[in-house]
Amino acid sequence: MDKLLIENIGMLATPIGTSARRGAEQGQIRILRNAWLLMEDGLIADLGTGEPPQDITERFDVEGSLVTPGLVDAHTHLIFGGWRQNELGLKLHGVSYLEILAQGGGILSTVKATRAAEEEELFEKAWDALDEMLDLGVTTVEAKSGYGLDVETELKQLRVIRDLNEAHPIDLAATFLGAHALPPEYKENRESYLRLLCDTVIPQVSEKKLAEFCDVFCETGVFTAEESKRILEAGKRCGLIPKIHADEIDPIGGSQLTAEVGAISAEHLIVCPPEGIEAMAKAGTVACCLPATSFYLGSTYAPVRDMIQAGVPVALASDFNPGSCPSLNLQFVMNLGCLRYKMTPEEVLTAVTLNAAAAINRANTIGSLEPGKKADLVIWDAPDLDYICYRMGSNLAGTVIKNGKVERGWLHGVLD
Ligand code: IZC
Ligand code: ZN
Repeated sequence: MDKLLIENIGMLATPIGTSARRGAEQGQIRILRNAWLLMEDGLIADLGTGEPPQDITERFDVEGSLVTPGLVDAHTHLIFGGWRQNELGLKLHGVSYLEILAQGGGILSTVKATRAAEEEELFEKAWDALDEMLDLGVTTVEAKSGYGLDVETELKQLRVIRDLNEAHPIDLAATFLGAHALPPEYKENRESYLRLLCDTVIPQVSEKKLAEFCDVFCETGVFTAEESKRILEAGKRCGLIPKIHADEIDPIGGSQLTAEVGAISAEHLIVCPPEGIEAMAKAGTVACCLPATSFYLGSTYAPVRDMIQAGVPVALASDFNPGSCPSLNLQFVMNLGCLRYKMTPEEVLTAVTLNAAAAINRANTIGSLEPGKKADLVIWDAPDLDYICYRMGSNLAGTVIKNGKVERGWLHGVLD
């Protein structure tokens, strides 16, 4: 039996439960002071306040630090070839994200680079990104395909996600996003690409068990709400759970689709209309909001207070991708959650742990510090929750534990 006790925790902060927290519940987290936590065989065995159990030999005094669940990044485009630093100059000259895409750049330039990249090259590049995420306190990551837009490259990206999940300490959840853009070779033939996705690629992805979720970029000049519905329904028939990029730039009906298709999450929602909020509340869809993308695009911010008010559970994620958010720093996202969405630190913590876990169908195993859940946690270089939402630009994740194993930080050396 592999037991490890963390003691002298100044503040243990965690949401509670095995499903998304919504409305007022999003901000109602459990706070324990002068606490301890016991891990056994990769799981949380017990936790409490006051005197810790005495019969454990491997024990660590964390000197009054804050401890939270490991962060969950529920929305990334982790697997891509190249970067898009050339777009910075265009942006500075006022060329918009959708204009760059319409000119064959943006997503389509990443598609070119990803098609050209060897599988091993994609693996190594994403490995480095995952290492950086782990440093920052992230212990589970959702990753999408969507830079292949052909059978071969979409499957290549998904195999890389599968292999990373097996080899890297971080756990990954795979999402098929073949409907990320219309590939140039189908420019005059939309219908054929939709058929390829629905009749060939989705069944193959499902048969090879390479993804759990199916996602669509529902946006002006990309896929309409009707097309998005068709693709998500095809995914559902093959057992893929629907997700949807909705209302990022234009509100063309994406968020309203969530109730119709039973989406587990809707992403972005920067310009989400009241009807979209209503649909998500009705369907129990998690609103996965991506404030670093608003920051990077210089756009407005999703109406998160209205969502919480309406009973929509809110998750926050990085949206790490080479175009609209070349950052994987979920701690920065937490800062923006408070400063731009006006969320409380308690609501933000739920958004990057339990609600993010719910957005990727894992709320029963991760996202909170409770007996029986995975021992994924962060011991912060911080005394309390307010501190990590208030400081900005430094990495405050001191020690990161994944599946009960110390992967990063000062305990690492002590244990080896
Ligand atoms: O590569 O631009 N919004 N997809 C939808 C993205 C951003 C990623 C990209
Ligand atoms: Zn995205």
